Amino acid sequence: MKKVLVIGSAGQIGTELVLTLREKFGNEAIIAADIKEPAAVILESGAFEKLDILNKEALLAVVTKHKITEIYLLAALLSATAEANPKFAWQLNMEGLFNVLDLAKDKIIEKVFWPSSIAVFGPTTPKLNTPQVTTMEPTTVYGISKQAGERWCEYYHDKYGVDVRSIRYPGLISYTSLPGGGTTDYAVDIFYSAKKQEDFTCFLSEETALPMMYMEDAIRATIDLMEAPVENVKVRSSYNIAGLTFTPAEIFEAIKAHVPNFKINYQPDFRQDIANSWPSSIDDRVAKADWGWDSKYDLEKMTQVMLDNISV
Ligand code: NAD
Ligand code: AKB
Repeated sequence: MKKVLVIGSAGQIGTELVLTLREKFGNEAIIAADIKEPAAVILESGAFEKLDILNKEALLAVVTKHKITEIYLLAALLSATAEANPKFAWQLNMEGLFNVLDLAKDKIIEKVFWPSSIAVFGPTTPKLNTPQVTTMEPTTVYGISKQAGERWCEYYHDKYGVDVRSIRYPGLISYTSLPGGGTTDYAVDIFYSAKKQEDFTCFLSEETALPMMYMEDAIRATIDLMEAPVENVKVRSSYNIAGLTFTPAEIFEAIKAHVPNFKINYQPDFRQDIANSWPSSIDDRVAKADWGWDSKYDLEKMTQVMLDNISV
């Protein structure tokens, strides 16, 4: 019987992933876990375990208690937060992954989802339509941890037969839960300022184009990849997927079409250097060919949904 553990269920992705998985597979099949308390809707719709992913014994106890068959590991420090605490970011992002991969290696669980990021790419990577396989010289501790994580996922698959699946998410945009310390967070924050009728100060410059995606597309991609027949999953490091690309100036214009008095000013900070090292757009033809991935949201559709659903 399928029994899924989502670690990092109080975060931006975890909140929506748990709710969608519970809708699809039933509330009893999906156990939420996090080091902190998740949203009430998660607590009310199914089981929750307070868990530190760095505590291997506690992880095994939760997996054994619930007879877990699959783990989605979302606990990590993101790009901006990781730069403030590089050693801890490395420890959390890598040890957390090993703790979960080892459960699969020991055949205690059957399948693992672990997210990578466009942060695996660096300044020497082709910036436009970044290919699936290309030069990767990340310059952030977050990107280094994701790149190393990808190599370890592929290694565990090739050497130990671990069924680990992964996606390089772009910046994700959603209204259910706030983002947790990334460089793409401005693209969520801007909607809250617009709804509050406040001027928005952007920490990236107006022409900084980055790959982004609406959360519903990302969640669908994640579950589709995890449910794909094993023979279709040919990449065991991590798949490129693409949604949309826009600059702060472009998302501002898209919002201004609905909120005419909205104003923006630009004060780039340390996150500008991180953004400058990342691609602007992603080539996702391999994911499309292997497991049928396609995005559904463009900038206009996403802007409408965000403005309709954010409550301030
Ligand atoms: P988030 O910061 O919103 O959520 C992470 C969650 O992990 C938090 O709820 C936090 O409490 C929990 N956590 C932290 N330390 C923990 C520990 N020791 N034990 C258990 N839980 C712990 O992050 P997110 O945006 O939901 O990202 C989830 C994953 O997706 C991360 O690996 C991130 O790198 C990746 N990702 C996210 C994006 C994005 O735009 N959101 C893009 C690319 C990749
Ligand atoms: C971040 O900005 O750190 C994340 C990511 C793209 O990995 N949103």
